[in-house]
Amino acid sequence: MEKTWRWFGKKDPITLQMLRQIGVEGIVTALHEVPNGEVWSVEAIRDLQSYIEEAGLRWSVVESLPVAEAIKYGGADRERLIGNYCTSLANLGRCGIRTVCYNFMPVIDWIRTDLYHPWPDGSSSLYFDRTRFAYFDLRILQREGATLDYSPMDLENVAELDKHITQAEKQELIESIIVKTQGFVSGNITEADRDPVSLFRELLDHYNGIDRQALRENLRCFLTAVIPVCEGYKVNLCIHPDDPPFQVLGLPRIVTNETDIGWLLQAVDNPHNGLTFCAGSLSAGEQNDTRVLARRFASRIHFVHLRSTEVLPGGNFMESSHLGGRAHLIELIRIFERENPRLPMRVDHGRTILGDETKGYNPGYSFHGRMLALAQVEGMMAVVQDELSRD
Ligand code: DNO
Repeated sequence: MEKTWRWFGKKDPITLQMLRQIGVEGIVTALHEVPNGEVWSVEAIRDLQSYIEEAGLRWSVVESLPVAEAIKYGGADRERLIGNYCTSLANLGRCGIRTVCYNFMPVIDWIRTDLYHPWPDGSSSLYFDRTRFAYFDLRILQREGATLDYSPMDLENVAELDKHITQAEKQELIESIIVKTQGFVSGNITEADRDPVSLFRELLDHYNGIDRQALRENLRCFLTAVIPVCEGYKVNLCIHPDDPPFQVLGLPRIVTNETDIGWLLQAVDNPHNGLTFCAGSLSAGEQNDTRVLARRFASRIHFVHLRSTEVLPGGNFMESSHLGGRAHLIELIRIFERENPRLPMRVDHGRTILGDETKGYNPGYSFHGRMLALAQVEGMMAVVQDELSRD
């Protein structure tokens, strides 16, 4: 697989020169300064592309070309926004960038309740705590009808937490769930927003009456329009699975398991309509065996995120070592190396180690933690390549 790295543009404190020294071959990035829904011009794409190439690297993958919210809920402006999306895809194709990752998660992209969950060895990682998430939903957001989405046990846990949770912890939940994990991935809410909770409620309102079926139809409508453009410009579009892969906040999530993935690949049955195989997101769902999914969908997987999770009792999950957990990275590497030895792969969500915590990196996107993970993945790849050379 091609060793790629998610880099957040010219202002990223991790420089391209640093990445070359640690063996990165391709860059995964986006035009983060372009607001969602606006066209990515050839000029802007070329500018960033030459910057990357001058450092001896290549822009391998776009992550993400964000899908504007009105496309997902089917708002009045949908046609124009889809048109802009097609133009951006065509412009990327004209510049020779052929792998584009996106997601179709309503309102909120990936979700964690704790960005620096301590490990016994003094490092930390991302963490999802079901009770704290339910607390955010029920007591902070105060979403109408939310109690129906939780079990009596969840409600008891939330009441218990309410007895001792501090103001600072409540603030941290807001920051972790809807601010810090969202802004830098071109999400809807950024650190500059003064009242993120009210803004978040307004965004949720757009989905009143949009169930799973309706969201699927909106995805089909989007794919029907954009895939012919991908075909024309030889761009592989690859959807990122929902993270975590289950329903949240009363919103439908439609890329969570084998049936969902099968549905979306059939909805527009064209090789350019593909999947980003995020081993971490998929492994956080107990319904999923990543090895089964990778084998079944290998030919339509255009980009891979290698990380792993551990599902804990009570609906919690945490990022695990890239060598352990439920994602079974060794077997995934076997499957992907056989399928396509040049498939772009990036390590995802490293731990925070060795001073990463003081550098202001985006949560999950540490330097030392990801570098360690990359070294582990390279080791696994080398063993697998050796195995394959003996076949
Ligand atoms: C989180 C990321 C996601 C991903 C988008 C793709 O760490 O994996 O934010 O980039 O969902 O559109």
